[in-house]
Amino acid sequence: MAKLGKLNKYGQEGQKIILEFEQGRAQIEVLTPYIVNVFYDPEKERVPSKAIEGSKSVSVNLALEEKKDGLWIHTGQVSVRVCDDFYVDFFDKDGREVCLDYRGERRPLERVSSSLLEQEGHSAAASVQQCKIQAVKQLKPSLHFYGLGDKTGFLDKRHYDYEMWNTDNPAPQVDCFKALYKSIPFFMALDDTHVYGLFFDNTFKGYFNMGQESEEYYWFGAEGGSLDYYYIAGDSMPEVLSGYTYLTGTAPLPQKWTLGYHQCRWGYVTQEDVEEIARNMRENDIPCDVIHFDIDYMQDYKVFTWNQERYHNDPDSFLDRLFRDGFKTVVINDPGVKQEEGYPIYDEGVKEGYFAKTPEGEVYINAVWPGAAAFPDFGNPKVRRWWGRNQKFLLDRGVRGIWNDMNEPASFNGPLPQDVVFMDGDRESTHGELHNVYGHFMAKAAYEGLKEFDGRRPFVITRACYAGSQKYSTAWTGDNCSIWAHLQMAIPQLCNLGLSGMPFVGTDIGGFGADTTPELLARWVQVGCFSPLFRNHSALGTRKQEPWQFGKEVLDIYRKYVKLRYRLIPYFYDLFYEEERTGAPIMRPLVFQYEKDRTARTCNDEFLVGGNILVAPVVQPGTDKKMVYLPEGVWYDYWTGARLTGPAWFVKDAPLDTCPVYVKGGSIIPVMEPQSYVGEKPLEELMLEVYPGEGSYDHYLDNGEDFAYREGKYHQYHFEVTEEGHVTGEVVHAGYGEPYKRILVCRRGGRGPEGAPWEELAAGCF
Ligand code: MIG
Repeated sequence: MAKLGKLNKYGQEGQKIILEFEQGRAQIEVLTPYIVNVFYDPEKERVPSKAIEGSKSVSVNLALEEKKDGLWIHTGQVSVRVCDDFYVDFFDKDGREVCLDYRGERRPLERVSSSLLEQEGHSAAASVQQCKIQAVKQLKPSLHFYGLGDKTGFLDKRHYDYEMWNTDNPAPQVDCFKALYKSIPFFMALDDTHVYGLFFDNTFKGYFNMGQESEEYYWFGAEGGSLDYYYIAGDSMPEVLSGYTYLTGTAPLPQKWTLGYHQCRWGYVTQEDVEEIARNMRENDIPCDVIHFDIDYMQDYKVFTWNQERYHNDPDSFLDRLFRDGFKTVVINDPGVKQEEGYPIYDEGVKEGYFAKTPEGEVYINAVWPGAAAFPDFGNPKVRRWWGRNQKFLLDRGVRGIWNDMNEPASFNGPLPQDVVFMDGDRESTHGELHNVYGHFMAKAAYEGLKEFDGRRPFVITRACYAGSQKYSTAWTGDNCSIWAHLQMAIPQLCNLGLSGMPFVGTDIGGFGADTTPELLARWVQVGCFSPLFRNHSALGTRKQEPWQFGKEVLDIYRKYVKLRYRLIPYFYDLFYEEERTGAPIMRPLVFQYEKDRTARTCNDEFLVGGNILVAPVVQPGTDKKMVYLPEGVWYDYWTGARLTGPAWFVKDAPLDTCPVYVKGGSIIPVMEPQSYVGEKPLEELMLEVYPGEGSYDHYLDNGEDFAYREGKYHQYHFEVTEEGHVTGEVVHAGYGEPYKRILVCRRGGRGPEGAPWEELAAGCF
């Protein structure tokens, strides 16, 4: 909000309303009937969005109306009121208030101890922290906030304040952290009558104060850049989120093997280390698709090199042997390029001007793993292409995915100064402006390189990102710890990432820092097997964390849940297909589906996988019971088949080998027999687990690997189930060359743990 004085006049250019105030010019643009952009910059022209690519404007029949209380813009779904001083208010299509600018002044937060501090010579923080630009909105008592990307704490962000500044802070991540590695300046606000989204598209250091400073208002702002935000309306959370992903993009359908189990560790150094892991996976019958190589595979931590000695001078053959045993290789790729003359990546980068520079025009040097290092200037498209081409070195070794780390960017010699010069396209910019999109652009470079030189659906994992990075990359939540608090936090953290448009996410299962315990690992895999990115990872020097390191009981539990994940891969894959089209995340907080349910709004220890499966994991040590909340409707206990009706609370017995799981009545869940890795055996039959109740389900099938599906080379099946559990089905799109040979149905729910015997779905119905 900028106090711009009286609104003198306005004009319309297409769907842009140009507003001339006494003290400046601002603009409202209607993109769709549901999405309205608010823009003001005191100094300069608009810079292109990093999150939104291409025009998102569709033709809307606008109506403008001058009223005593301001200028009204009606889109058919939203009414916007613009008043003097550039106050902007949003109303629903029936004229009811939804989101109003706050008219008062922001007030300093009162801190009880301030006078005491003053006596001790500290200055009390009694001033109001000011941003160069900010928007202050009225806060209704019943409003809840969700999203904001990757933040610590719980699901509902109300009463907390956060910063947007991609940060690698090695301390254990606790609730009062202001920032982690990712900046996604988008949130949804929900109360009994409305839900809306606000996306503040600004890459400078930003602040989101969600009612911590006041019970009357919330605000967001940034230290630089423009006031540039999108109001996104919708009748439900899924609709609002789909408006946000309409702007910033959805995550593309991944290769199917990426949905399998990933094993990682900082400390697999030699070929023998990796061989031992691979052998143990198969010997212990733990399905596994992916092994990750951390920084030690490189020569002196130089990107795009491979330590030959540690791999018997032939990493290519080794990776090929791994692959023939079903293991795909993912390697870490850090941005810092070792400063070393004669190292081709460094020499070329210097010669071509591909690195960030000091204001004096020298290559900017800080320190990372390889020691003194330069930072590729990923905002420059030429640099992204160069980086993308270099991925070929890794692909030629047999690598199938790229793991981008340290791309906040992290640096060991203090933070990069704000004035280090980075390019934004062909415009000279600064670290201060582009810090938060460094990881985003690096992920984009990796994605485009893999797409061009591998051709399959790129698999990229990133630590740092910005709004819109979901188009290029999956993400993990960085360096958590092997503590119960971080298992608890994993649920709201991953759910809020999903609500921020990043669906393909996971935590380091078992915890990264510190030593895990058998019980913690057993409980963590029960959450991890339902999270989209399913990877066990731990830090150098911590207790070994592979599934077989903790004795038979934990190994058996671990296997049970990895196998459950593999059983559900067809369901997960369907969810990714749905997500690509609608933006609905895979892992969902209960509130996403049950937003009218007040208990669901603050439920931190349960989640949904898609619309049909509810997971209520135990995230406390030393307990074999779980208080389970089931929202309205009929639910079936996945393990016993018992029928339950919500909304209600239940106490579920949950000894260490039991993660409570429920399936909604009327569900059809596609499953497969677990395999050692995805594609080990051909998928000849589709297996449907069916739960009585009226429902329908679409199942998707393609080759799981390339982009042929975009040319229609996929099969889509539509199934319906009745109250009695009777199933019918048909093929609604037939484009895949190797469809199923048979479809089998098992009626579950209310029939004991096993359900009824498997039956073939009558021929002719598909
Ligand atoms: O400074 O590559 O978050 O997953 O194992 C630590 C070593 C660098 C941080 C990543 C972590 C990775 C580790 N990296």
